[in-house]
Amino acid sequence: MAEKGLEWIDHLLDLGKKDQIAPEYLKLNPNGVVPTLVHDGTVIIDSSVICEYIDEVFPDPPLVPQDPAERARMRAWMRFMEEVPTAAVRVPSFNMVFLPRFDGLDDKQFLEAEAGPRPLRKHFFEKMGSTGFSDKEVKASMDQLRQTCERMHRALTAEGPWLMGEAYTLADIIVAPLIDRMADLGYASLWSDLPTVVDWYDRMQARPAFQTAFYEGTRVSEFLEMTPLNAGG
Ligand SMILES: N[C@@H](CCC(=O)N[C@@H](CS)C(=O)NCC(=O)O)C(=O)O
Repeated sequence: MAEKGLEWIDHLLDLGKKDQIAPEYLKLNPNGVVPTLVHDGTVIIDSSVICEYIDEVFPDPPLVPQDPAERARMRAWMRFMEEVPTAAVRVPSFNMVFLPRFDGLDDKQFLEAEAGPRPLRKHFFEKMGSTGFSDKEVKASMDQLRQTCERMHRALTAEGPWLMGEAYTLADIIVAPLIDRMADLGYASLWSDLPTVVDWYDRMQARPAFQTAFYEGTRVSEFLEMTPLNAGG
């Protein structure tokens, strides 16, 4: 929305207080996750769907290629980002940042109070348990995040300056929060030897829209104590 110069009203949900599974919110987003967009009374959920909707309704400046084949290539990037790094980034995020919220809960309390009520994340929470993901699971996630950075590096080396080449698209926008979260958790070393990715992230952060989206107070390192973990190298 910031890239399009649009104005909107932010409604901040406190996930620690479980605002995302409050009955009023579940009426808008039955998955019980953020974000949700309400535009002219229409409810749109899921980040990628929201991004494509905004681009269709507000086409200027375009963030999706006109050519169907290029559009398909961009969507393939988006699906990869959703399937691999988005899922992977949750593992270190929860272990390092969100787990302390469950301190003091035994397994039964954790399953009942934390896992059970979450429509989309019940099994994720069950798998994680009240003590967090294992080193093996953390390592697997780090491998997937590294794989993402290497894939970005190959694309940026072959084309650039953006993932789709000359055009800045939703593919860049969808991966940006994942890279930013890893930097926020102290894992910029995942791509520090990949100069194209370092440069891409620098240019991403320099965009005025990025500054608008990641305003002060949005990063986990700003408001939570983090416990370093052994990422398995
Ligand atoms: N596929 C969804 C996933 C959204 C999602 O996972 N949001 C997280 C925060 S980044 C959330 O709301 N988690 C709620 C919880 O952990 O209970 C989307 O892209 O909108």
